[in-house]
Amino acid sequence: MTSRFRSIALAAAAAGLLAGCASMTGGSGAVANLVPTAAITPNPTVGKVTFTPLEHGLRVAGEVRGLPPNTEHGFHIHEKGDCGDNGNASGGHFNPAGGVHGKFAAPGSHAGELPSLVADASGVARFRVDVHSISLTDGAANNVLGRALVVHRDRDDFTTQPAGNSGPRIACAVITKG
Ligand SMILES: [Cu+2]
Ligand SMILES: [Zn+2]
Repeated sequence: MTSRFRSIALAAAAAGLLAGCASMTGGSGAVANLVPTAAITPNPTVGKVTFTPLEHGLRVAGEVRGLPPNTEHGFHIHEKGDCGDNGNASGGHFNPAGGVHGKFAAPGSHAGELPSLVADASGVARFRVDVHSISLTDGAANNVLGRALVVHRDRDDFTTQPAGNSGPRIACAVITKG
């Protein structure tokens, strides 16, 4: 192989690596690194959640740790990307379509509803769910970039308005490109 051919081959290999990297980490995706609020003490709640574009919607996957063992927790995307005031600055549930609070994927419910977190005996909740009501599309009403992901202390009753009576916000993250 001449050096000219070798450099072309190397460039092609590098381009392939970059492309592979972008699709695997979701260069077009987003991430939320959950940190504890001061709403409860002590509060070891942390987590990492990724948002990966699908043909329709996003795959939301990740892990939340530091929850009390064998408990259920309200888990939602909130309207404003501000975790101040113990997560209260994130406002209500993300609701671009004028819905009411309800179960994840129930017709007419908020776009920001997610399945509740269920902690195992070690206080860890792992999940992966395809959410059709949200996107990362520039200019789309259902774009969740720059909004907040919130974990609540209590379980969501899916009935009480406007947020399921799930109590204080114990972890929060702004959803950013990543
Ligand atoms: Cu919430
Ligand atoms: Zn809701």
